[in-house]
Amino acid sequence: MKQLGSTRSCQQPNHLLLTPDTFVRAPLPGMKKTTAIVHASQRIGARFIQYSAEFEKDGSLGDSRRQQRFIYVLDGALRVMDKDLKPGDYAFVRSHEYQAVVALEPSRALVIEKPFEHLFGTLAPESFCGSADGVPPQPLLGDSAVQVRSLIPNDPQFDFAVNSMTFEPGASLPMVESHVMEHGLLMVAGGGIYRLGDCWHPVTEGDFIYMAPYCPQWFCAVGKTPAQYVIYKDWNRHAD
Ligand code: UGY
Ligand code: MN
Repeated sequence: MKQLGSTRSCQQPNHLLLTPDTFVRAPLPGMKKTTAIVHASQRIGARFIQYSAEFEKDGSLGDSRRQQRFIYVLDGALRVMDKDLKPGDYAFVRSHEYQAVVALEPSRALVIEKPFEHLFGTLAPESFCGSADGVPPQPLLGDSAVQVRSLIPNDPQFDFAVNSMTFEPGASLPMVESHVMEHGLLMVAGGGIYRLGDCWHPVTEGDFIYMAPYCPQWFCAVGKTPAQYVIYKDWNRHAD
């Protein structure tokens, strides 16, 4: 794909597809022995930041305490809040709290940062660690071929959701969705076809997608193995 200037990466008014051949690495302030590939930020209109962090052994993230932070381990092992997190494990760090994120070996993680939006009548959420393996999967609208794991508790304290979605080969979203929430999506296994707006994109492991509010979206898994993605959305707050 790199030859002759071709790539599947594509920027449209209502979505962005970034494929690994176009990733550019750069340090973020405070990172040590670690680099970031920033996938989504305010610069494309997102109200959150999403990046992939690539750590050398003993590498670490900088301080992000003015925002909430969600860290999902893709490869290797990270120590957060005195816990050793392996692939599929994750941590949520609430706003105004600093928690060191240190790599015990060369590692990769998906990181989401978002300013906290308090909801009147609720308490601010506490920091916690979890594991996708420990979250019971739920069929999507009764379809057992599409399983959803909610990595963040479904509690109005939290102003965003992160779900792990697994599609059996040939399974699809039951409808073309168009909704007020925005998405940051990382393909973590398999592949398929993603309809975004008026484009149909082939997508595969390692690809990142940003979907703006109301971007029409539909996915069908193609191949002989399940497709899986981790998807962020703003959640539990008034639309403004
Ligand atoms: O939660 C969602 O909105 C999800 N079903 N969207 C998606 O997979 N594109
Ligand atoms: Mn959606």
